[in-house]
Amino acid sequence: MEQAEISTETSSTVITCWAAIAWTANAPLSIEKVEVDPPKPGEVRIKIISSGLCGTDKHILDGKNKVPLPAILGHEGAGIVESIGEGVTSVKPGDKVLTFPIPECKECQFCLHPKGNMCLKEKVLSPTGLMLDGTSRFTCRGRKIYNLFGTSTFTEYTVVHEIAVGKIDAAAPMDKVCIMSCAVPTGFGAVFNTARVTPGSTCVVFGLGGVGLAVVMGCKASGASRIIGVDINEKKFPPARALGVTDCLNPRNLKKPVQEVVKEMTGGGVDFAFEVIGNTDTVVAALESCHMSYGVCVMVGESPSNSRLSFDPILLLPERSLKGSIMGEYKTRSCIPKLVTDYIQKKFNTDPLITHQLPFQKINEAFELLHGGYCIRCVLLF
Ligand code: PAD
Ligand code: ZN
Repeated sequence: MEQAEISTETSSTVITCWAAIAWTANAPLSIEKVEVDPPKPGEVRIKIISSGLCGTDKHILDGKNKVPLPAILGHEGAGIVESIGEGVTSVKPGDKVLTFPIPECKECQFCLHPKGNMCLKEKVLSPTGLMLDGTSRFTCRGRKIYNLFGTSTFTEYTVVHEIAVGKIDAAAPMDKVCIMSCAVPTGFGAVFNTARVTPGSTCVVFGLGGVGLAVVMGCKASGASRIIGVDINEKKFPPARALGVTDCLNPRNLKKPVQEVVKEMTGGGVDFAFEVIGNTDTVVAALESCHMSYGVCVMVGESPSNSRLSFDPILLLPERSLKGSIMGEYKTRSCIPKLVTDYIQKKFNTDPLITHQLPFQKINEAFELLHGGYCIRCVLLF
């Protein structure tokens, strides 16, 4: 594949490069030449070096979660700043950065609040596929292409708002740190910020993909005494055990509902349950797995668009709680670059979450790997 066409004076020019276009759901991505516009004021154009494939990208491609198409998907990216738009001060060309699906403007009432991370400028909950000014930076075959959550990382070059870009340590290994832009903080933060798992506690994790196993790592680091892992793909069990899962359950091999088995195993229910699949039935099963009085269930998975949760309200009345967690409640730009520095300083090791690396051109193969294999995270290298 030829190199992207790029002149040395790039900041005001269009770059023509390769990107993976999702023209429709339920079809392979198409690798095509796209034109990437220069960054407008407050925007940053980034040369992507690596990108993870997240369950959220898979849900969108499978048609379960709706976003405007045709689009360039991908939101778990690591790259190098190529050029900056007017007024950008926090990064400069040559900086290593991560892209974040949740921005942090550091000005809105949500960003200024000590808790939570839902910046008023986020686009995840009702994605428009456009930049904040209502336009797109991508064109393919004369047609405007939407972005994903203001990021789009399945492309050699992307344009992201400065408020969704985090400058990271110059020593960061760029083939590894892309998972710090979504899977790792989502999993760690669900444990440390949302659930606040306590030493000696019991936990159950529904879904042992890249995010679920980051949850497992967080539970282990918090000193949980028992971590039950639930998945229908038993190929996930050996890596899950290696990262701290003490008991593995495949709901399809049980004679009774998995939540009943979890309750029996833990004398009435776990202290903390995590749903990391994206399915309303398993959210309810996770909630029912919690201890009646002080059990906390954290919903991390993104259930299909327009689906509805339905459960007997008596489940919540006796003091169980159900909480949601996006990007682990981390204020992205303020907190995640510090996680990268901790990783570089070997305070934790998330490399086992990356089981596969493929060249970007093999992106469809990478999606196949996520369907039912032993792949945890496949990282695309550009
Ligand atoms: P993944 O596809 O790597 O892992 C999902 C796992 O769930 C796989 O191991 C499946 O085998 C397993 N699974 C599927 N169906 C069932 C079932 N019925 N019962 C038991 N196990 C099942 O995805 P991921 O780890 O990248 O993402 C997991 C979810 O988290 C997904 O819904 C994604 O959209 C969501 C997510 N949320 C955030 C957030 O900020 N809240 C961030 C990133 C991903
Ligand atoms: Zn904000």
